[in-house]
Amino acid sequence: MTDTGRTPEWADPGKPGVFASTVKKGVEGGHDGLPGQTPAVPDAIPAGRPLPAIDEYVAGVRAGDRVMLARAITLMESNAPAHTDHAREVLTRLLPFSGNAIRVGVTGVPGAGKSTFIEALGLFLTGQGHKVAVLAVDPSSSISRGSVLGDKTRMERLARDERCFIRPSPSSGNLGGVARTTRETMLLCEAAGYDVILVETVGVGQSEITVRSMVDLFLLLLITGAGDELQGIKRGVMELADLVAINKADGENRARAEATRAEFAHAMHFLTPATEGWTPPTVTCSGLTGEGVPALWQKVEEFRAQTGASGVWAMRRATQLLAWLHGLMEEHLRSMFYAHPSVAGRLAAMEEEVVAGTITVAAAAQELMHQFEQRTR
Ligand SMILES: Nc1nc2c(ncn2[C@@H]2O[C@H](COP(=O)(O)OP(=O)(O)OP(=O)(O)O)[C@@H](O)[C@H]2O)c(=O)[nH]1
Ligand SMILES: [Mg+2]
Repeated sequence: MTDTGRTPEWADPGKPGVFASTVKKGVEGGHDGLPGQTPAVPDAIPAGRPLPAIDEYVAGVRAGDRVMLARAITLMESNAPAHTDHAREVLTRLLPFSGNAIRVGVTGVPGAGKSTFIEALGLFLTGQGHKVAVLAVDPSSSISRGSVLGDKTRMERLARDERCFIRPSPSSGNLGGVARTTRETMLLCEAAGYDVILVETVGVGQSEITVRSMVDLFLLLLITGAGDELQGIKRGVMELADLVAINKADGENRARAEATRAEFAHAMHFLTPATEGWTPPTVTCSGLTGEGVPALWQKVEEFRAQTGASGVWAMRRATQLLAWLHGLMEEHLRSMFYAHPSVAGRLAAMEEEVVAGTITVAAAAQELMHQFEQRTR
């Protein structure tokens, strides 16, 4: 593979060359769904090329121009200090137009059929007149590399739907595979008129909790297997869910899926609900045939109506914004602390002393904080 002319995979194939970003061969790991192609610098926007003006980004996104939306997201994802102010200004200008979508997180073990389901749900929703944005957060893409591209073929029909926008997130982010900028990406999509945002995440590490913290409703896709269905499903994950769907309920698997559903419906009563006043319904569905998908969406609508009326919806959004604010501040403070020369200079010695038992942990922490405070005054 050469680097020349490689555009992001969400590029409009009909308009080659209209993208700010090309992908350079670089360090290990996938980026933007292109297997094995990570830019040498995290910035996907070639240096030297002038950025579109802020007005251009804003107008383009507002007009629902998918190319400008993709470019605005790329700008947001850029780590280049030169882009930070530009990105912030674009987002600030678009913020008043955001917030109007229903944000749904979809999780499930690898192979649970998330992508297939999202395609079926997405097509159903666009058929109903919705505009759907799919953010495929895929921590496995850095390992298997091809998996987002694989998803793209799985979501082929949805990808061709002009009422749908699919954006794979770079896997390089921290937060258990969820990109640093997934929240901003959601806001941009909303400003572009997408009224349903679907965020796919694989249940790896921290990613479910992170996605839970940015969506209105969290959907857990399960599949039937042999033996005790309840085994192996972590209680913690169950308690994040607002809706549980036993997927692949088609063909010979239908009866088994229904039995599993009943089992989970029973189990849900013993768990703490993720959302106050809402007992997570359990349904069956098939992403392959589309069966059960409209009924599932009906539950989502009920959730929206009920939590909207009770105020729980607005409260969750407020809580999420505050958690985002504090999370960013903590991240910032932590990196400031560890990057501080006098802290960095003392840290190894303090660690050694702690291990050797010549200083207490509390005293070592205090000493390091003292170093930090002294020099930041
Ligand atoms: N019978 C049946 N098979 C399905 C269904 N949905 C998905 N599959 C199959 O299950 C496999 C995995 O489907 P995906 O949609 O890629 O699953 P995923 O959860 O997105 O997988 P990862 O992204 O790799 O975690 C594929 O071979 C699909 O054809 C379904 O509703 N019924
Ligand atoms: Mg998938």
